[in-house]
Amino acid sequence: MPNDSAAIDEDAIEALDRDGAICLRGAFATNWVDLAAEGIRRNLEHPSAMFQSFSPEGKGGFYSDIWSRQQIPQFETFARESPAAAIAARCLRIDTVRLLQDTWFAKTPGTQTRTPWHHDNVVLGPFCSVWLSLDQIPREAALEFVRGSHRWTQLFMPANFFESEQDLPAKNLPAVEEFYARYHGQFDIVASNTFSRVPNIEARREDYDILSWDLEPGDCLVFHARTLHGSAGNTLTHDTRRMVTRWVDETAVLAPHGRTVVDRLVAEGFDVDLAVGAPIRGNLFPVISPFT
Ligand SMILES: O=C(O)CCC(=O)C(=O)O
Repeated sequence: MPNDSAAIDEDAIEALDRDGAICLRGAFATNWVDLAAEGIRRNLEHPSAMFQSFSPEGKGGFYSDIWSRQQIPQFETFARESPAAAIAARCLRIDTVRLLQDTWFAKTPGTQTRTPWHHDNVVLGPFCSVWLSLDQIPREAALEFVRGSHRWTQLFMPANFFESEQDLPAKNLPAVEEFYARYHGQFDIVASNTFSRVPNIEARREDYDILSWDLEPGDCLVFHARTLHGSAGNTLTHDTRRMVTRWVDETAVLAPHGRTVVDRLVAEGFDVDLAVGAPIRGNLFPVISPFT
Protein backbone atom coordinates (compact mmCIF):
# COMPACT_ATOMS: atom_id res chain seq x y z
CA MET A 1 0.00 0.00 0.00
CA PRO A 2 1.44 3.39 -0.90
CA ASN A 3 0.88 6.49 1.25
CA ASP A 4 -2.72 6.22 0.27
CA SER A 5 -5.30 6.69 2.98
CA ALA A 6 -8.00 5.26 0.72
CA ALA A 7 -6.44 1.85 1.27
CA ILE A 8 -7.78 1.92 4.83
CA ASP A 9 -11.50 1.79 4.53
CA GLU A 10 -14.00 3.30 6.92
CA ASP A 11 -14.91 -0.16 8.27
CA ALA A 12 -11.34 -0.67 9.45
CA ILE A 13 -11.30 2.69 11.22
CA GLU A 14 -14.61 1.92 12.88
CA ALA A 15 -13.23 -1.46 13.96
CA LEU A 16 -10.24 0.31 15.48
CA ASP A 17 -12.49 2.69 17.37
CA ARG A 18 -14.65 -0.19 18.55
CA ASP A 19 -12.05 -2.89 19.29
CA GLY A 20 -8.94 -0.83 19.98
CA ALA A 21 -6.78 -2.73 17.46
CA ILE A 22 -6.88 -3.76 13.81
CA CYS A 23 -4.70 -5.71 11.41
CA LEU A 24 -3.90 -4.23 8.00
CA ARG A 25 -2.71 -6.93 5.63
CA GLY A 26 0.24 -6.15 3.37
CA ALA A 27 0.27 -2.53 4.48
CA PHE A 28 4.01 -2.17 3.97
CA ALA A 29 5.81 -3.26 0.81
CA THR A 30 8.93 -5.39 1.01
CA ASN A 31 11.25 -2.41 0.67
CA TRP A 32 9.94 -0.97 3.95
CA VAL A 33 10.20 -4.32 5.71
CA ASP A 34 13.79 -4.69 4.48
CA LEU A 35 14.67 -1.12 5.45
CA ALA A 36 13.38 -1.56 9.00
CA ALA A 37 15.12 -4.94 9.31
CA GLU A 38 18.37 -3.37 8.13
CA GLY A 39 17.89 -0.60 10.70
CA ILE A 40 17.46 -3.16 13.48
CA ARG A 41 20.54 -5.05 12.36
CA ARG A 42 22.54 -1.84 12.43
CA ASN A 43 21.00 -0.70 15.71
CA LEU A 44 21.95 -3.99 17.39
CA GLU A 45 25.55 -3.33 16.34
CA HIS A 46 25.33 0.28 17.52
CA PRO A 47 22.91 0.40 20.44
CA SER A 48 21.85 3.84 21.60
CA ALA A 49 21.90 4.94 25.22
CA MET A 50 18.24 3.92 25.37
CA PHE A 51 18.86 0.35 24.18
CA GLN A 52 17.22 -2.31 26.33
CA SER A 53 17.57 -6.02 26.85
CA PHE A 54 14.66 -7.48 28.77
CA SER A 55 15.61 -11.16 28.84
CA PRO A 56 17.66 -12.82 31.53
CA GLU A 57 21.01 -14.00 30.19
CA GLY A 58 21.12 -17.34 28.39
CA LYS A 59 17.46 -17.69 27.53
CA GLY A 60 17.23 -16.11 24.14
CA GLY A 61 16.97 -12.38 23.75
CA PHE A 62 14.31 -9.72 23.94
CA TYR A 63 15.77 -6.47 22.68
CA SER A 64 14.50 -3.00 21.96
CA ASP A 65 15.73 0.50 21.34
CA ILE A 66 13.81 3.76 21.32
CA TRP A 67 14.24 7.07 19.50
CA SER A 68 17.32 5.62 17.80
CA ARG A 69 16.44 7.12 14.42
CA GLN A 70 18.90 9.92 15.13
CA GLN A 71 21.76 7.41 14.72
CA ILE A 72 20.05 4.94 12.40
CA PRO A 73 19.20 6.58 9.06
CA GLN A 74 17.00 3.67 8.03
CA PHE A 75 14.62 4.52 10.86
CA GLU A 76 14.58 8.21 9.99
CA THR A 77 13.55 7.33 6.43
CA PHE A 78 11.06 4.76 7.65
CA ALA A 79 9.42 7.18 10.08
CA ARG A 80 9.16 10.02 7.59
CA GLU A 81 8.46 8.26 4.32
CA SER A 82 6.90 4.86 4.91
CA PRO A 83 3.11 4.40 4.94
CA ALA A 84 3.14 4.56 8.76
CA ALA A 85 2.30 8.27 9.00
CA ALA A 86 -0.56 7.99 6.51
CA ILE A 87 -1.95 4.98 8.35
CA ALA A 88 -1.79 6.82 11.66
CA ALA A 89 -3.32 9.97 10.22
CA ARG A 90 -6.17 8.06 8.69
CA CYS A 91 -6.75 6.11 11.89
CA LEU A 92 -6.71 9.27 14.01
CA ARG A 93 -8.90 10.98 11.39
CA ILE A 94 -6.50 13.88 10.92
CA ASP A 95 -4.33 15.16 8.06
CA THR A 96 -1.15 15.85 9.97
CA VAL A 97 0.40 13.65 12.63
CA ARG A 98 3.21 14.09 15.10
CA LEU A 99 5.75 11.30 15.44
CA LEU A 100 5.96 10.51 19.13
CA GLN A 101 8.41 7.66 19.00
CA ASP A 102 10.24 5.21 16.80
CA THR A 103 11.02 1.91 18.46
CA TRP A 104 11.46 -1.74 17.66
CA PHE A 105 11.31 -5.05 19.47
CA ALA A 106 13.08 -8.28 18.58
CA LYS A 107 12.66 -11.62 20.30
CA THR A 108 15.19 -14.28 19.41
CA PRO A 109 14.37 -18.01 19.51
CA GLY A 110 14.19 -19.35 23.02
CA THR A 111 13.28 -16.20 24.87
CA GLN A 112 10.52 -16.88 27.35
CA THR A 113 10.21 -13.26 28.29
CA ARG A 114 6.72 -11.96 27.77
CA THR A 115 5.88 -8.43 26.89
CA PRO A 116 3.69 -7.90 29.95
CA TRP A 117 0.08 -6.91 29.47
CA HIS A 118 0.02 -3.15 29.66
CA HIS A 119 -1.14 -0.08 27.86
CA ASP A 120 0.79 3.00 26.85
CA ASN A 121 -0.07 5.96 29.00
CA VAL A 122 2.92 8.31 29.23
CA VAL A 123 1.03 10.51 26.81
CA LEU A 124 -2.64 11.28 27.27
CA GLY A 125 -4.88 12.12 24.34
CA PRO A 126 -5.21 10.81 20.78
CA PHE A 127 -2.33 8.39 20.38
CA CYS A 128 -1.95 5.30 18.21
CA SER A 129 0.84 2.89 17.39
CA VAL A 130 1.62 1.30 14.04
CA TRP A 131 3.28 -2.08 14.75
CA LEU A 132 4.81 -3.66 11.66
CA SER A 133 5.67 -7.34 11.52
CA LEU A 134 9.03 -7.91 9.84
CA ASP A 135 8.82 -11.70 10.06
CA GLN A 136 6.24 -14.41 9.89
CA ILE A 137 4.76 -14.28 13.38
CA PRO A 138 1.96 -16.68 14.28
CA ARG A 139 -0.68 -15.31 16.61
CA GLU A 140 0.76 -17.18 19.60
CA ALA A 141 3.92 -15.10 19.31
CA ALA A 142 2.44 -11.83 18.03
CA LEU A 143 1.10 -8.87 19.94
CA GLU A 144 -2.34 -9.57 21.40
CA PHE A 145 -5.01 -7.16 22.59
CA VAL A 146 -7.93 -7.20 24.96
CA ARG A 147 -10.72 -6.17 22.64
CA GLY A 148 -12.37 -2.92 23.67
CA SER A 149 -10.12 -2.31 26.70
CA HIS A 150 -9.29 1.20 25.44
CA ARG A 151 -12.90 2.04 26.30
CA TRP A 152 -12.70 0.91 29.90
CA THR A 153 -11.76 4.51 30.86
CA GLN A 154 -9.14 3.21 33.25
CA LEU A 155 -5.43 3.86 33.47
CA PHE A 156 -3.51 0.74 34.39
CA MET A 157 -0.23 -0.10 36.06
CA PRO A 158 0.98 -3.66 36.68
CA ALA A 159 -0.01 -5.12 40.05
CA ASN A 160 3.55 -5.02 41.33
CA PHE A 161 3.45 -1.23 41.46
CA PHE A 162 0.81 -1.54 44.16
CA GLU A 163 2.59 -3.94 46.50
CA SER A 164 4.65 -2.98 49.48
CA GLU A 165 8.43 -3.24 49.38
CA GLN A 166 8.60 -6.37 51.50
CA ASP A 167 6.19 -8.31 49.27
CA LEU A 168 8.39 -7.63 46.28
CA PRO A 169 6.38 -9.49 43.65
CA ALA A 170 8.69 -7.71 41.24
CA LYS A 171 11.27 -10.33 42.21
CA ASN A 172 9.19 -12.81 40.28
CA LEU A 173 8.44 -10.41 37.47
CA PRO A 174 11.61 -8.41 36.88
CA ALA A 175 10.81 -7.96 33.22
CA VAL A 176 7.43 -6.45 34.01
CA GLU A 177 8.89 -4.00 36.48
CA GLU A 178 11.73 -3.06 34.21
CA PHE A 179 9.62 -2.81 31.08
CA TYR A 180 7.12 -0.56 32.74
CA ALA A 181 9.64 1.60 34.51
CA ARG A 182 11.59 2.18 31.33
CA TYR A 183 8.65 2.76 29.07
CA HIS A 184 6.35 4.53 31.42
CA GLY A 185 8.57 6.15 33.99
CA GLN A 186 8.88 5.57 37.70
CA PHE A 187 5.53 5.98 39.24
CA ASP A 188 4.57 7.01 42.74
CA ILE A 189 1.46 4.96 43.22
CA VAL A 190 0.81 6.54 46.59
CA ALA A 191 0.56 9.95 45.03
CA SER A 192 -2.20 8.96 42.70
CA ASN A 193 -5.44 7.08 42.97
CA THR A 194 -6.15 7.29 39.28
CA PHE A 195 -4.51 4.00 38.32
CA SER A 196 -5.96 0.52 38.49
CA ARG A 197 -3.98 -2.69 38.54
CA VAL A 198 -3.57 -4.45 35.25
CA PRO A 199 -5.75 -7.53 35.74
CA ASN A 200 -3.99 -10.90 35.63
CA ILE A 201 -5.04 -11.56 32.06
CA GLU A 202 -2.66 -14.47 31.49
CA ALA A 203 -4.13 -16.37 34.42
CA ARG A 204 -7.69 -15.92 33.11
CA ARG A 205 -7.38 -15.63 29.38
CA GLU A 206 -10.77 -17.26 28.87
CA ASP A 207 -12.42 -14.35 30.70
CA TYR A 208 -11.16 -11.87 28.11
CA ASP A 209 -11.93 -11.30 24.48
CA ILE A 210 -8.39 -11.52 23.15
CA LEU A 211 -7.67 -10.31 19.64
CA SER A 212 -4.72 -11.68 17.70
CA TRP A 213 -3.68 -12.37 14.14
CA ASP A 214 -1.27 -14.64 12.26
CA LEU A 215 1.10 -12.20 10.64
CA GLU A 216 3.25 -12.16 7.52
CA PRO A 217 6.04 -9.66 6.89
CA GLY A 218 4.41 -6.39 5.82
CA ASP A 219 1.22 -6.89 7.84
CA CYS A 220 0.72 -4.26 10.49
CA LEU A 221 -1.30 -3.83 13.63
CA VAL A 222 -2.68 -0.43 14.56
CA PHE A 223 -3.80 0.09 18.12
CA HIS A 224 -4.96 2.79 20.44
CA ALA A 225 -2.46 3.45 23.20
CA ARG A 226 -5.03 2.56 25.86
CA THR A 227 -5.77 -0.90 24.47
CA LEU A 228 -4.25 -3.51 26.80
CA HIS A 229 -1.64 -5.44 24.88
CA GLY A 230 1.07 -8.00 25.47
CA SER A 231 2.91 -10.83 23.76
CA ALA A 232 4.48 -14.19 24.51
CA GLY A 233 8.15 -15.04 24.15
CA ASN A 234 9.54 -16.72 21.07
CA THR A 235 9.35 -20.52 20.78
CA LEU A 236 9.90 -20.38 17.01
CA THR A 237 13.14 -21.10 15.22
CA HIS A 238 13.46 -17.59 13.79
CA ASP A 239 13.59 -14.06 15.22
CA THR A 240 10.33 -12.16 15.58
CA ARG A 241 11.06 -8.51 14.83
CA ARG A 242 8.62 -5.64 14.91
CA MET A 243 9.11 -2.01 13.92
CA VAL A 244 6.84 0.38 15.78
CA THR A 245 6.08 4.04 15.25
CA ARG A 246 3.81 5.95 17.62
CA TRP A 247 1.76 8.92 16.59
CA VAL A 248 -0.19 11.66 18.33
CA ASP A 249 -2.20 14.69 17.34
CA GLU A 250 -1.60 18.26 18.46
CA THR A 251 -3.76 17.95 21.58
CA ALA A 252 -1.97 14.99 23.21
CA VAL A 253 -0.16 15.95 26.42
CA LEU A 254 2.59 14.54 28.61
CA ALA A 255 1.14 12.61 31.56
CA PRO A 256 2.48 13.36 35.07
CA HIS A 257 4.51 10.17 35.35
CA GLY A 258 6.04 10.89 31.92
CA ARG A 259 8.33 13.37 33.65
CA THR A 260 10.91 10.67 34.41
CA VAL A 261 11.00 9.59 30.78
CA VAL A 262 11.69 13.19 29.77
CA ASP A 263 14.37 13.52 32.48
CA ARG A 264 16.05 10.40 31.14
CA LEU A 265 15.96 11.73 27.58
CA VAL A 266 17.49 15.03 28.67
CA ALA A 267 20.17 13.17 30.65
CA GLU A 268 21.03 11.22 27.50
CA GLY A 269 21.43 14.43 25.51
CA PHE A 270 18.16 14.45 23.58
CA ASP A 271 16.81 17.86 22.58
CA VAL A 272 13.59 17.64 24.60
CA ASP A 273 11.70 20.32 26.45
CA LEU A 274 8.37 18.86 27.50
CA ALA A 275 6.23 19.91 30.43
CA VAL A 276 3.75 17.74 32.25
CA GLY A 277 0.26 18.59 31.02
CA ALA A 278 1.58 20.42 27.97
CA PRO A 279 1.27 19.24 24.35
CA ILE A 280 4.02 17.24 22.68
CA ARG A 281 6.26 19.64 20.79
CA GLY A 282 9.89 19.92 19.66
CA ASN A 283 12.42 18.54 17.22
CA LEU A 284 12.32 14.98 18.50
CA PHE A 285 8.63 14.83 17.63
CA PRO A 286 8.34 16.07 14.04
CA VAL A 287 5.06 16.89 12.35
CA ILE A 288 4.43 14.87 9.22
CA SER A 289 1.80 15.62 6.61
CA PRO A 290 1.58 12.38 4.69
CA PHE A 291 -1.02 13.46 2.16
CA THR A 292 0.72 16.52 0.76
O1 LIG B 1 5.87 -6.30 20.31
C1 LIG B 1 5.89 -6.40 21.52
O2 LIG B 1 6.01 -7.47 22.13
C2 LIG B 1 5.76 -5.16 22.36
C3 LIG B 1 5.04 -4.05 21.65
C4 LIG B 1 4.46 -3.03 22.56
O3 LIG B 1 4.25 -3.23 23.73
C5 LIG B 1 4.13 -1.73 21.99
O4 LIG B 1 4.42 -1.48 20.81
O5 LIG B 1 3.56 -0.89 22.73
